[in-house]
Amino acid sequence: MKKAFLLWGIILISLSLSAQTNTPGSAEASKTKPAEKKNYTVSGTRHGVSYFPKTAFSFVQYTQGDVLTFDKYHSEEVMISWLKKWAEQYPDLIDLYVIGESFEGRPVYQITLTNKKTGKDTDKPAAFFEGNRHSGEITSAESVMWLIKYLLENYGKDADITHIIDTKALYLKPVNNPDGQNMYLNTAQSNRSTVRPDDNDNDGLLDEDAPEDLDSNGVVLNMRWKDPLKGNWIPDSLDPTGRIMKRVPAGKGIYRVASEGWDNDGDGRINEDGIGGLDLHRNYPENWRPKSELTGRGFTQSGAGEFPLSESETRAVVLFLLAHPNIYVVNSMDTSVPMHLRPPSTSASEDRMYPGRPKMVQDL
Ligand SMILES: [Ca+2]
Ligand SMILES: [Ca+2]
Ligand SMILES: [Ca+2]
Ligand SMILES: [Ca+2]
Repeated sequence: MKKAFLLWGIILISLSLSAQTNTPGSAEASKTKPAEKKNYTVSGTRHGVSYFPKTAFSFVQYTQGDVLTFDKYHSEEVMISWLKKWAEQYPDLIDLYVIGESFEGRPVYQITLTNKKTGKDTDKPAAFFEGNRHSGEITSAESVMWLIKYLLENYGKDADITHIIDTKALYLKPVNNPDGQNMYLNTAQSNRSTVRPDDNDNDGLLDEDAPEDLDSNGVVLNMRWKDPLKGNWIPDSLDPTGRIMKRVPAGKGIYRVASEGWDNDGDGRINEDGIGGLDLHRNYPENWRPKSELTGRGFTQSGAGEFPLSESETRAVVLFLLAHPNIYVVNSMDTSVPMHLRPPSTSASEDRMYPGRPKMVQDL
């Protein structure tokens, strides 16, 4: 989801209005002191640009402090520093390891949290927590960090927490998608998940039309311009400021609206194919569907990848879960998407593209 859309779909900010707040993804979000490096580079070969102005958000902590607080977001670097610190501080409770590698080659860190003196983690019932699958889901990474901190600080103090850590195992991965998370926290760009080049609009060009932060405020907002012929938006009369818009049929409106940027490839669409486009959420095997109709059976799903588990980040999750049948609770992404027995998919099991199990006697 683009940052520009995170507040309200109908709030549209003209470029002439500069915004100032402290909420990431907000139409009012602000920036920013220039960071040391001028540009942030994204790996991969694409038809569009792979570098963007590097920005430093006031609501993100980019260097580790003495105390971990949750009044700011944290860069991945800071989170890793805390994981390493905890692993040193609590050697009897924590194993820290690299469980996978992202498209850009970043290590994906995970910890196992259990009292090692009461038995191996694999001999205990376990729960798995994963954050930041999608690039902008930075709150979920913070949630996992908060959970780790809470468990560690209350071990030996809180009877329930102590019992959990003594008798259960917890596998915790704050950032599943470090490439997307880093791009989100260091540039005005945002995407669904990985940065692997992907042809969102099926025109044969990869990532050829990413948004531009035209007013250099560090955030890609929405822009509007008058077009009496094709306009499909009008100011909402309920908003005295004239900034909230509502959609009307094409040609009946005053304005047209798009996210901030140019039509880089001249196809008449603005920002239709930015960095990446694959969706780790849709890359799981259950009810996986191809992006384009290749099967003759219908059912497609954009962003699903070339094949199920084509992405290293997704593969690392599934291989770990398969290798750890002691896991009976999974909390992934930023929701309670059920991955127990059925991984996430955009459609119901009944709609799967392949036949389900044959009818059993008890079904008749
Ligand atoms: Ca394209
Ligand atoms: Ca793309
Ligand atoms: Ca901007
Ligand atoms: Ca375009």
